Amino acid sequence: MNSNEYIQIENEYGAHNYKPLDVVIDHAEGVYVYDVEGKRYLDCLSAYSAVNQGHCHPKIMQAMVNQAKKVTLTSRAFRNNVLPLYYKKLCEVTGFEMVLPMNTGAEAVETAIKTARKWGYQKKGVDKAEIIVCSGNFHGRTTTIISFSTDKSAKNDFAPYTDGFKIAEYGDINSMKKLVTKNTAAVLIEPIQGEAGIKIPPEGYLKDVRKLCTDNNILMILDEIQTGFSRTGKLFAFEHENIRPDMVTVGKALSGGFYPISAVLSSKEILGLFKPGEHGSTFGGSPLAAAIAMAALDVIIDENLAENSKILGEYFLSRLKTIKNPKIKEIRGRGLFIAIEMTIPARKYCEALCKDYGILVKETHEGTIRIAPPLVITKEQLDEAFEGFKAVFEED
Ligand code: IF1
Repeated sequence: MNSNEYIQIENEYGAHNYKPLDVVIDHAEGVYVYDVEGKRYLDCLSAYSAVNQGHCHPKIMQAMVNQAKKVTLTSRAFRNNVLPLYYKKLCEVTGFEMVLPMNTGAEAVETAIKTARKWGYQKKGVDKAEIIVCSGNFHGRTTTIISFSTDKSAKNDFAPYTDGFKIAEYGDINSMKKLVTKNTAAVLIEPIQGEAGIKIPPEGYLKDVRKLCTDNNILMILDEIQTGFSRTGKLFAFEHENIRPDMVTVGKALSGGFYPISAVLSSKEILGLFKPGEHGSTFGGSPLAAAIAMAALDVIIDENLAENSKILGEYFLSRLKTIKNPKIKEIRGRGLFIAIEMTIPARKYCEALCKDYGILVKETHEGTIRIAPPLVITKEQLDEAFEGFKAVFEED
């Protein structure tokens, strides 16, 4: 079958909750994906930063196959000889004391919300737990999470919504200060907003949030599901401001794109509040997930992906900024987490990059193009990609 035939079947039988580009991918390796006609594309989305290690990384693949031949799922009713090693490695790599393993990013965020509420009642003594989030947030698609979304398309017609969330202006510490009450248990924010279009907050904002939380006995929770694991040029985006949050959510590249793996990372004092039977998941912490995640972490560290992201991100950003087009509003980024914001809808640029230059990018919120290639990309591959970006924007 050719691409069009696959597209027709997909449109016939699949819910239309996405508007994908018409690229039908057959296989992928490293920074490249190949469609069913054999055409090669440079992947500049990385499955929304889930394949920071590059597609089908052989080391992660090998770990998955080896574990799959032994045991994939024991349930948490019993123990296994992989999960403890994964816990230890994840804590050593990230500097946190304790892990609660889940599957999708949204499940990790839901778990973080439940953890913060439990801490609020049992440690802080709040009456009715409140969590402060930010405008432009994206933390997943569950009904509780979209309850505090400010994006109409993510929220409309999914009421009734979950109570207990207040919305501050992202990047504005004073708007957050005004929302603090004696019942505030936590602040939950992205260190850089991904879906909102790679919105980098003002320098010092994370430091201010950290101080506000410390001064008011509030948990600082950072959602690093998209920014984590070297995407922004550091292992975690929060390291750019030399702060430590009380809790982070991680996912996506934690598995290198092989399997849904997420987690909440925090201290023993906070995650130690959970008693048996108070939270869980069928697949969370499976030996297969644990084996994959350990290999995914090894690749991130051994291949020094943070350094590559930092150096090549700065290089590519500086080159992109030389592109002349009056419809470009701003080009911004941190590491290989870059956005080109247009004054008009960006879809046509994504389609031209794809069709004419074999570059896969995706627009967000209509006018912003996200550029997030796998962190194993080389300078030469970026230089080749640059020619495509330059041509598409300067021929506009
Ligand atoms: C979609 C983008 C959206 C996330 C952060 C939690 C989650 C995500 C910071 C939930 C997931 C994905 C979801 C996917 C598109 C993509 C995305 F920002 F990455 F581009 F939508 F905003 N926190 N982001 O970015 O993780 O449950 O998906 O594993 O839903 O369209 P998940």
